[in-house]
Amino acid sequence: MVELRVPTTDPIVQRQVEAGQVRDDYTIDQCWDEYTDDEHAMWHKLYNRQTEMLGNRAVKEFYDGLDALGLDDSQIPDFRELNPKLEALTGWKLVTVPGLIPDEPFFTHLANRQFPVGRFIRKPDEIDYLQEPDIFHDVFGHSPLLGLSTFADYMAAYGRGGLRALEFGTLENITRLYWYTVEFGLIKQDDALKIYGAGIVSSYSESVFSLEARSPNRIGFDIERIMRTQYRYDDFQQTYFVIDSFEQLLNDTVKQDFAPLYERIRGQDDIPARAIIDGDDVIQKGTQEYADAGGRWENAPQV
Ligand code: HBI
Ligand code: FE
Repeated sequence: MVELRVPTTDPIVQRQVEAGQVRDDYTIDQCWDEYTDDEHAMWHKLYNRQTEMLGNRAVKEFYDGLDALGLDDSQIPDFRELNPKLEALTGWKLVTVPGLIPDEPFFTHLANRQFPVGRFIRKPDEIDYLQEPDIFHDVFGHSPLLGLSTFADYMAAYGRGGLRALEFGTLENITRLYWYTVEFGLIKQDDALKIYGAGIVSSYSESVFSLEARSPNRIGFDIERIMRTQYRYDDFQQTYFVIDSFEQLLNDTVKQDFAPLYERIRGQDDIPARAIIDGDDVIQKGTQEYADAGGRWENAPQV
């Protein structure tokens, strides 16, 4: 029986785990017909709350993706309906997993244009803090941009890079790249900063903090710099990295061979999450007052 990093609260996941129905690639069935009215109501609430808070803070292509995939507040998406639309756009599809899965199968799924998503949806008392990604974070946060060809190509290349990182022993470095782009990335669009990272776009409070608070640094994208930079797992980021375009993200990563990059950073020190170093393209130097206030959102300066 597969061991879950965090015990699941979802009875349909639990049933498949206990029945030994988790496949070798860690996928399970979504069993969409077994979602309860309460679970659909939670999706409805999260979807409306988040889109209202987000306003036009997300990159245009995010909203295009929501529309292209037919995502709305009505109910938890049925992957049997969503996947044909996503596959037609970029060849990607969502696969259901019981929770966080080991890195090797995770990277393998990405390299095969399959995005692993949780089946469970958060409970009312978890609405703003989750130990691991639920279906709202994974589908609302990640799937819209998987319908955009440049980003979809980047994610597949990332998966291949992740598998190579496991050979090189540079997992931490490649995880940082995921963190500062896929989860918490910002992008310049029409002379403004916009959100594209799934961790921000699906977060009620960080969607404001990342763009408008004085506290965090905002620094131009640099893959080597990012791979050396520590990140916050448990609170808002202290630094956000900003790309000029999805083409830049794709070109600055897949076009280069990671091997010499890994060699260069192997001997270098990690960079603290709050630091600004020589050579940074500093868009905005943060005050770090949020982190210094102990990282409590209610203490944070409201922009
Ligand atoms: N598993 N289901 C799931 N979802 C993730 O986002 C995920 C994972 N396993 C590993 C992982 N992410 C991280 O190591 C990435 O940063 C690579
Ligand atoms: Fe995520």
